[in-house]
Amino acid sequence: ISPKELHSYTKYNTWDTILSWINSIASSNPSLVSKQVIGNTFEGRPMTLLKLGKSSGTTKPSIFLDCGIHAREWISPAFCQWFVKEALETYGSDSQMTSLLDQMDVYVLPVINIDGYEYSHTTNRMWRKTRSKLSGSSCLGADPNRNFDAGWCTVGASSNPCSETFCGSTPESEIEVKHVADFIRKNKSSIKAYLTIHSYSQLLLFPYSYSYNLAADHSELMSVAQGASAALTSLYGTRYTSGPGASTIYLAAGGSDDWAYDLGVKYSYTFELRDTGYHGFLLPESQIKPTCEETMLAVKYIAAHVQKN
Ligand code: ING
Ligand code: ZN
Repeated sequence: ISPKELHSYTKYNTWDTILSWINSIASSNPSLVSKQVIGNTFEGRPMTLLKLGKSSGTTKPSIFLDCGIHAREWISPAFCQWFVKEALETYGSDSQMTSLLDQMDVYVLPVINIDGYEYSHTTNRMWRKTRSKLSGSSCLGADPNRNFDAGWCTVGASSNPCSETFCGSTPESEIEVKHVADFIRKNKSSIKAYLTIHSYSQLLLFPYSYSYNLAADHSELMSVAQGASAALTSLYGTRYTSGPGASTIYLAAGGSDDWAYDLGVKYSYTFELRDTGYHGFLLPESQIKPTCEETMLAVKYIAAHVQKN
């Protein structure tokens, strides 16, 4: 009998290890953490959401943070785990984190695309998509970041099920996307910010990606992004570029940040973490700690802005 792998914040944990960690962190911090399953993945894994925040009688304004929408971007789930650790360790000593969790809740979904993440650990390290099966095709999965209902499948996405950017058979055809979208729709009056973590390229993106049109809140989104990037850079000098997705990387429809923004979540950002391509998706574990530490500064910068607005 092989013992279960131990969880580590400086390793790329498997899904089983992350799920045990979710359960133990929630049961060890009942005054600050609660968990809920928002649905099951295509292959039946529980999409477990952590809610961080001091409980109050009423509904608090909140921030939604998700990781692991793309399977191979392993630094992303590592960041969500780091964020939870930092929040719990610094609540009560760090004044910003304390006031954030006193006044707001932060929903953290450590891995959206759990089936793909597991497949990238067991079978194909470079897998990106979900693992759904479509009748009539031998290719599995759709790109969850092309499957949201935002200019769906109009640009920068493919209707070929074998493509890496297959948009799916319909908007929200991927059950993981549907569960996330349903949760955000249900809680949209409280959710003030939507943050989604990808890798790689060192970018802080905001709407739109499905069009070159500037968002109504472009100036504010840009200045917050630039402040957040500057905070990130201040730690180790890691350079970030900020801007709308379409003009900063490429036109791509069906992304989660564009969808959340059009739903009414003003502060909607996509992070593309380290690096710029030397290791790419295969970022060494030795870079988990510095990457997460610098990213915390950017996320906290955005959170502080959201909190006061
Ligand atoms: N990049 C994102 C992708 O899904 C993106 C870029 C962001 C597209 C926001 C659309 C909307 O292609 C990675 N690395 O996945
Ligand atoms: Zn991605």
